Amino acid sequence: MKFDKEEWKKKLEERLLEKFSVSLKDASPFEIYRALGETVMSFIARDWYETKKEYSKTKQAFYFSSEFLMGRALGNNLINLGIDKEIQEFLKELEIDYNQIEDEEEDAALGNGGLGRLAACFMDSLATLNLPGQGYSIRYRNGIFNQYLRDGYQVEKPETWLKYGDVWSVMRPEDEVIVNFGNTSVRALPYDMPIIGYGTKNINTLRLWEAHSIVDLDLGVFNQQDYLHATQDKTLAEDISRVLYPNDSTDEGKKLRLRQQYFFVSASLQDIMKNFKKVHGREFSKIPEFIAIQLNDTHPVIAIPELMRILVDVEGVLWEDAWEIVKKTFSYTNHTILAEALEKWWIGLYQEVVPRIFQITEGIHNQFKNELAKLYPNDTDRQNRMQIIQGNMIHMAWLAIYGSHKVNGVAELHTEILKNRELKDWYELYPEKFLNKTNGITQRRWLLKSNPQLSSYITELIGDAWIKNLSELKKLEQFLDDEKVLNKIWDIKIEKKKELVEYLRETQGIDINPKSIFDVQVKRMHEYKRQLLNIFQVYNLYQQLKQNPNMDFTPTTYIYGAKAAPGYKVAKGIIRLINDVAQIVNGDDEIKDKLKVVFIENYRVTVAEKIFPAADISEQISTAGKEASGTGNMKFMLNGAITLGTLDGANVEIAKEAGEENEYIFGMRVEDIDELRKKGYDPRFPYNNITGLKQVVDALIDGSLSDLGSGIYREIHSLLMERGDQYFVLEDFEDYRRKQREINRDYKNKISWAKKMLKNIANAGKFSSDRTILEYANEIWDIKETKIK
Ligand code: Z2T
Repeated sequence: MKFDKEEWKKKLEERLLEKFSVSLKDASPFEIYRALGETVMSFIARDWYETKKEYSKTKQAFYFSSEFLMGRALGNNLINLGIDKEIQEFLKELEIDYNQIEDEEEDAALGNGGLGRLAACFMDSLATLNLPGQGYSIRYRNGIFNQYLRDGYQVEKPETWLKYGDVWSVMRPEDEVIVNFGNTSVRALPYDMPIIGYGTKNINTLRLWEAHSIVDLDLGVFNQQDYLHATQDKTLAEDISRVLYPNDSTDEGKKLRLRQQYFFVSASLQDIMKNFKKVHGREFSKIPEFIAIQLNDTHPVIAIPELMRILVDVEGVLWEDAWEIVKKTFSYTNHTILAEALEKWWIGLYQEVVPRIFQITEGIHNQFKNELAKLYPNDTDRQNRMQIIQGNMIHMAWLAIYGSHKVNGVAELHTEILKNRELKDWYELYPEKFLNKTNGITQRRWLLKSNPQLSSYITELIGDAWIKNLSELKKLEQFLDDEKVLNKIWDIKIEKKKELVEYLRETQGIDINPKSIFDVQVKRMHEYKRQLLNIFQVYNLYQQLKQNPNMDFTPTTYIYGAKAAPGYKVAKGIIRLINDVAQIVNGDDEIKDKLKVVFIENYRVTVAEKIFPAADISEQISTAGKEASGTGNMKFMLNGAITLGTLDGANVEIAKEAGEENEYIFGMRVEDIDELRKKGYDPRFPYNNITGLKQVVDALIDGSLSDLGSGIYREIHSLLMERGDQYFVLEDFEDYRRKQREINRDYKNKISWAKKMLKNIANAGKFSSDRTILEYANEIWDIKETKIK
């Protein structure tokens, strides 16, 4: 794209004058941010329009997801348009600090963690690859809560990204639809966000629905009698898009959550059907030729009975014909096997909130029940296990598999576990439906944007084709023995570490040594992710350093960042524990320059962009079999951090790509866990036999550490020692500590360390979401590149 500096400057000045009545010279950072955003929006307007027009003629994929964790848009949009450097330069000439402008933007944090961020990376890849794909979700007024620490405990405050409106959304009143619930109806008002691909003219769309009351329409006219009641209705309707549920990997069976799901799914399907009919009229059998819908986990699975309702009730299609259309249209991605996450709805709630959808779901259930009776006449156990409605609960995953033509897991190991264990019955019935789609991340945000120094250097070495084709990075292997290159990537890492140090000094007032090893675990707080194992090792290390001050040791900084679901007591207790240990370690003058523990407050996309480039060690230490994939692991790898991990999720593939000798792999594997479970696991065995472990576990209850009277440390202690240590924290402790020691030794050899870094970067190609999206496009959706002129 050609950049005309004078023209941009003129446009920006005009906007500032029109909108804020201010000159460029006197404008505040917020005003400049807004004006710049609006200028970008007008700059892409025509291409956006052309793209929509072009896509309407072809098969499109629709990504239904209750979460899109987008983060900031300005920097990413400027980079993808190829005008970032130019804008920065021209602001500099005006003595305006670009970083300050960027910092005016709030994260669009409409997601919890991996699942929502994956959806965001997919949007970037779809647009970059010129694929006709659109996202659908809810325009939550409050995204994931902001986290603060008080006495080392997490406190939640509402997130308010829409406080001053949003420059990246366009309201589309002409596309408003009505969503009918059992006893009320609400208006669904769409807002479109442009998704700007890298180095292409195509502009894709993310459509977010906002809930409004129908009484808004003529409040005070037909409701004159009951004005207060009418305003109450308004609040009830608007509640639907008020707030994102802050649970990562646990099911929340609440009425409002069901209303949210039906709200966005029904609005999206009505929208899709309206557009389909505009082009194809009533040829509904053609729906699967033009529409593919991906269900991002079970949260939007109510789309299956809803499309049945639209086809049968509204359009008069025969049930049997409608069912064939539905199956060919939907596909479903599973993101977890944790039992507490598997979504089930009480039929009473369904009946109350969406009565017609309940009837249709029962119809689907009965149809499948009959099929099962014919398929397995002598296996009533199996028939019962596979019922969609069981004991008054609707099993959403079963409904998803039955109503889809493809079902995928998100990493090789995860998909194998689905096929051989969790979904074994289903795989035996429908082997042709199952396939793997290993997750990926967009290199535009997670390298090009977040690590410009490493990006430029890579481009200097192998050219810039990696930005669109990440497997190009393989070419870096020719420099594995080139000390100049190895020194340079080490130096860049130090530079990124210094930037993070500066950020943490400014925001949290902590002082960190950039020469120390940065060992980082950032992700949602959950028992299965085992932040507890990490902090136990740190506490043990502290005790060793106290006992043996002359021990050979490379200074290390342990960095954590994690939000806990507000109702998840144990997770909150672990946050307190990390901060408790941090206070002790960081406050100990004897330890000072050796060991430091940092808990980063309010971990989010924008902070993640500073953390991944600065990490030496990527902690991926979940209990084997529990982490479906992980995607943070990929962002670390791409930025030259070495994985310290179990053979779980995508770690398996990371180790395979880079070579296991270039990672630190430890702990029990899935098979080892099976075996130990069979044999009978007794956590008292490692507790009594592993040097130092008893002291660490006992510190929870012997007064060495303090939960300030909440009782949560005793609870954690009991989970480990009396309730079987479900996640094998104690069992894996020794092997984990051994790897930590190895790392501490290996880091001293700069050249061999940098070689490992380069090996990881060079082999990160597989983990681009471009690769993932092309697989979805070719093997599930059957959509084709559709470039606008
Ligand atoms: C989530 O982030 C993930 C799974 C969920 O299951 C829910 C949420 Cl909010 C219902 C994560 C997985 O834990 C992670 O392993 C995976 O990489 C990510 O989804 C994307 O697939």
